[in-house]
Amino acid sequence: MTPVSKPTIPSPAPRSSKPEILAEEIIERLTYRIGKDAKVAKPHDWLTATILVIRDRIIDKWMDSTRKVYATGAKRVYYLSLEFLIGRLMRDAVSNLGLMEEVRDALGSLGVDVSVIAGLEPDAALGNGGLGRLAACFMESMATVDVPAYGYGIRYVHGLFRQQMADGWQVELPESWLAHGNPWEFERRESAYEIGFGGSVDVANGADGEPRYVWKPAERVIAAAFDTPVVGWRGKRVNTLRLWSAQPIDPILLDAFNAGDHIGALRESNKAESLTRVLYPADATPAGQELRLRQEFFFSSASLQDILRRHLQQYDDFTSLPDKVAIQLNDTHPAVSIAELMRLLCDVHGLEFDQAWDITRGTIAYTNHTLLPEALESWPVPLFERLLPRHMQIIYAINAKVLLEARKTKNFSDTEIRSISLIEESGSRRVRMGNLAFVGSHSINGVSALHTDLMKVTVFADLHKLYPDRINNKTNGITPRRWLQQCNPGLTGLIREAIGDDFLDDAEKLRPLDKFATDGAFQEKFAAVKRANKVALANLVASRMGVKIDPSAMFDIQIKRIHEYKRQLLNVIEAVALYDQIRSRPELDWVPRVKLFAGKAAPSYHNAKLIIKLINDVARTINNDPAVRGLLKVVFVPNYNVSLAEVMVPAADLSEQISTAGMEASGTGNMKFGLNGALTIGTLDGANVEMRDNVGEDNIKIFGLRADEVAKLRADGHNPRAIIEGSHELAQALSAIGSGVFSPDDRNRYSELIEGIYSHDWFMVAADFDAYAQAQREVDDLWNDKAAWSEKTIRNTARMGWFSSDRTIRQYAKEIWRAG
Ligand code: 4GP
Repeated sequence: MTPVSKPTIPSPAPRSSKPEILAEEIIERLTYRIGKDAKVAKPHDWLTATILVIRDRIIDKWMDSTRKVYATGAKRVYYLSLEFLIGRLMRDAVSNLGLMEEVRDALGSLGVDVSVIAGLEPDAALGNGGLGRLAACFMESMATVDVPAYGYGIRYVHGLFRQQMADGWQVELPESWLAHGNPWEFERRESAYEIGFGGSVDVANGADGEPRYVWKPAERVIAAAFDTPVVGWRGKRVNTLRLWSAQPIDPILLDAFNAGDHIGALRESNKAESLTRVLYPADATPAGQELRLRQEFFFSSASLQDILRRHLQQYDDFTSLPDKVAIQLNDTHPAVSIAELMRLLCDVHGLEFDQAWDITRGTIAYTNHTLLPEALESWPVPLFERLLPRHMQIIYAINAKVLLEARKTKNFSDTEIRSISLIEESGSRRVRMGNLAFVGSHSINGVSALHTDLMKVTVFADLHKLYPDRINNKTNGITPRRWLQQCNPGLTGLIREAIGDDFLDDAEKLRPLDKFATDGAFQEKFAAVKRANKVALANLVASRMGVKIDPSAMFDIQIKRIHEYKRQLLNVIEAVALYDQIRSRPELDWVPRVKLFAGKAAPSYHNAKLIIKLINDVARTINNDPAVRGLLKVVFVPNYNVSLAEVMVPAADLSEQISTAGMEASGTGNMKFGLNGALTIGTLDGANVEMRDNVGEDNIKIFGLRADEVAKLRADGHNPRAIIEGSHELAQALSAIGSGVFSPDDRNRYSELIEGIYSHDWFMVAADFDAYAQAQREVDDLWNDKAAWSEKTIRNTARMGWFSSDRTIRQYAKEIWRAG
């Protein structure tokens, strides 16, 4: 046969980004892709047409980025995360491509307001909170600092629930971000993999006489890939977020259907699809456990099959895997990847166990995001064995290897052995995923200096003793593109005027702004920007909730998931105490404050939901009491998500970062507020510690017990009752809440919650109350000194550059991945 020569396929011509060309293309997409006449097009049609035009400009760069990695043989980074809280994408993409003005002008020439259509984009809430938002910031920073990377996760049809208030209680409703299609994504039909569950394991003799194991799953589903491009700053590189969707192998059982069983015919299909239907709220109880484990295995296996396929396409074998591939496990959720990579290497590709183990550990690294023991996942052995029988065998084999090593080389005692074992033996037997992630990784990192130190002495103390060089710290960061440039254009403009554009490429170059901290004229402009942002938030609160708030009052904001350790309760108790004081001492010069809260509670977390109700009950009472004279308002803004944060963060005067010391791994909201010129009131917890070091002690209000003091108090026996009896303000506030002053319709609603503070006060609300209340009054004094306040807030913005996720990613790339 004569070889057929491949034709040379020309690349498309580069696209112009002149507004008139963009406008032409938008009309073209509207007409031919959406099928709408411009005269009758609705705002959502304009949005889709605009996204399609922007997307084309991204695609050129995307293909370039991909070609470059193949050509250079650069190492690829794979970020495996069950959560990607990416929010809206249009503004991010347009701004990173540097096309903001062009797109605005193009749409303007068509009579369309870009900010109106941008606000219609659904907020992709494929995550619960901090670790999911961190993954989104990391994706953007990896593209920005030119690390070839793929994010791998799940394409949940329903992301995190939509939160509504019904009489002050949280109600969860499904969020349907995909209901009207998603113009950002591309389905990749060629990248589909089979994922198995259950069944049995066959043993056969290999050619070398060694046993070969073959897993025969009882159930199988298809993982189908959907890709979303992620554009770095100035469009330098475009990486891929690949999300997996579960599909049935047989979409419909035709025999059953034809026999009249119309519902039964779709059973398999429904079962498969239910795998990726909902994001399972992380802090919930055992309900849905099996689904969650299935989700974790599903996306881990699909991602690993994809990674190995790509590797083999370019390289001869897997010995080069650790040099060419870095896999980062975002928390313990993808820890089953360690067993799955071992299975794929040994059972499918025929490697020896020991060699596969070296490759696995050389390739995988793990980030821990919480020390809360209940969040370090573990699975009942019977469940694991039933769902993943071959993986259970592999985990036993890994465990034997690790425990022998511990016993032989380090002389570990029985207690130490028990604590490092991958199997929890006390009570019902469970597979400890945190330990699996640790032993199967060459790097285990914490997310702030304090968290990393605590990891070494708490949850991973014994594993750290066994492998002392593995734990390292990578303090979190946030992308300054979304969290300064896009969410706060006013401040960005002001900074550019003052110090030029360098900070846009390197956030640490914000530092020269420090010189302006005491410049009266600059202070005024800085305050004017803040005021405008507060007006925008006040308008949002008025239109969404019908509540009026005064932009000249101090906006004191706590936004994050609702959790007892984050201590929204401490904040609202302080509001009650302040309310008492304002009423009993009306002659004093009280600083007008609006305390704003937002955040979702895990649906099964009773106390967190009760705290939301309490905030709303307190808000209703205080906001309607004429004796308060508008000096204090409390507002719970429903349905917290990335887009709402983008409005609230720039509008904050005071940022509440008040977790029980030792319990917040890092925090990233704290960084967003500081960067946008808010003063932080906080404990020495998580990254607050490093924020204090960066902004300086005088520019942050630290209060309360430190982590070591909390640990000591818990160990020595804490007597909250005595503390409460010694604090008049606290006692009064607790008694008001506990006795039903704020819940006349159900006087006992909060009695148990308050009783918890009296009896054990695990989260140190009573222990820290006086220090917190005093710190708040000091904040009031500072507020009254406008020049001092401005100086501190400007210094916050100037000195937060280190918390850019570009810095974090560079550290990961250099110290963990050895990539980029
Ligand atoms: C969060 C931590 O609670 C937070 O402190 C940290 O900033 C964030 O991860 C990113 O590292 N953890 C979670 C979780 O979101 O689900 O454990």
